[in-house]
Amino acid sequence: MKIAITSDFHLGYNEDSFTQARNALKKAAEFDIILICGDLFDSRNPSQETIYEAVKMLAETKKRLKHLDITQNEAKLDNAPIVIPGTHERKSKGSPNIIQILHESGLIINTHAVKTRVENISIQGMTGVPDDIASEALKAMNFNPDNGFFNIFLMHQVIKDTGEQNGFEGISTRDLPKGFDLYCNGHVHHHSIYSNIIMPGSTVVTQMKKSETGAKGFYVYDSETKKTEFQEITTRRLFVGEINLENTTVSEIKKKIEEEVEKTPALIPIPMLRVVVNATLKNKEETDLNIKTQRVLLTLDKNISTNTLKDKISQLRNRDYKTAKAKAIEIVGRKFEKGDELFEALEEGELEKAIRLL
Ligand SMILES: [Mn+2]
Repeated sequence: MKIAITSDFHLGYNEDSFTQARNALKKAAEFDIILICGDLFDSRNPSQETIYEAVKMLAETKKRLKHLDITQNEAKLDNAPIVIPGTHERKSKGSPNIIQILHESGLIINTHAVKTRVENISIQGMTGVPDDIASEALKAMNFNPDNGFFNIFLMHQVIKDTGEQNGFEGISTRDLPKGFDLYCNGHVHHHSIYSNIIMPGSTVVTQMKKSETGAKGFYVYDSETKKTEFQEITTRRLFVGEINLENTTVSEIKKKIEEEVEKTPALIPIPMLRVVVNATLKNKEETDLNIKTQRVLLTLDKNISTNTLKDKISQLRNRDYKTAKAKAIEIVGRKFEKGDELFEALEEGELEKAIRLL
């Protein structure tokens, strides 16, 4: 059986999220089953436009997939992408999330806390949860492999001892439910494999970071040959450059940025380029860095100051304010147990509910 392992489509994040998810699903439907390891949607309350696009591409995918014997408990199901909700789709207790809604329509198969058996393969999984409760949640759910099957576990967490995620908060490989043949993990947006943990990464860039500059796509695992292969899809690529200049002029900075633009390969779709500019100016100047280009979608991250005392003071002030703000958010987010509900209420504009929670 050939299993396409995909993740983090983030439908609704931007236009690219739709095009690139469609590319991924089209290619993935050439294999026997499709797994999606969370964050199919970008928002826990996707717009009707987003749901419409999702339903269209999932209906098309379902038509393309071959017939297989699929069951959940005693119920027979049609072949459709097998999904868990990610951290982006989680709703507070009692209200259905978009994954549960689409499961009822038969366009996807939600496998959170239920066994999905596909011929000789058994798939289980858990919704993405905040890092600090993940290991307890896994323990409480007490997942066990299905006897006599090839067992796959779907999840959406940071696993901190899987190479590059070192030093981050998250669960460790010791916290994983024991005895599964394959673990498929979403949440991390670049693709990698660590032992029998497969992390396909996202199909769309959602953060302008270096870690998002790699190729995007999904993995295909062959349960007979035990081989895994990466399938690249066409996506809008991200490039990140950095410029460090001291005692310089605006025109010098502009020249360097133009060099970065020229260095970026000509691709279709037009790539994104983020340039981080760290510079101090010789003299006070208007820092107008308006650069016209058709080669890239340019984002500038400006950290430009002048060598005068007044500027130094205002810089320090700015920095203090930023640290204080970050601290405050951190304290509210971590210590406040209703943080999730509070942020959700604020996002929905339900101010009265938010005030009640405080
Ligand atoms: Mn994600």
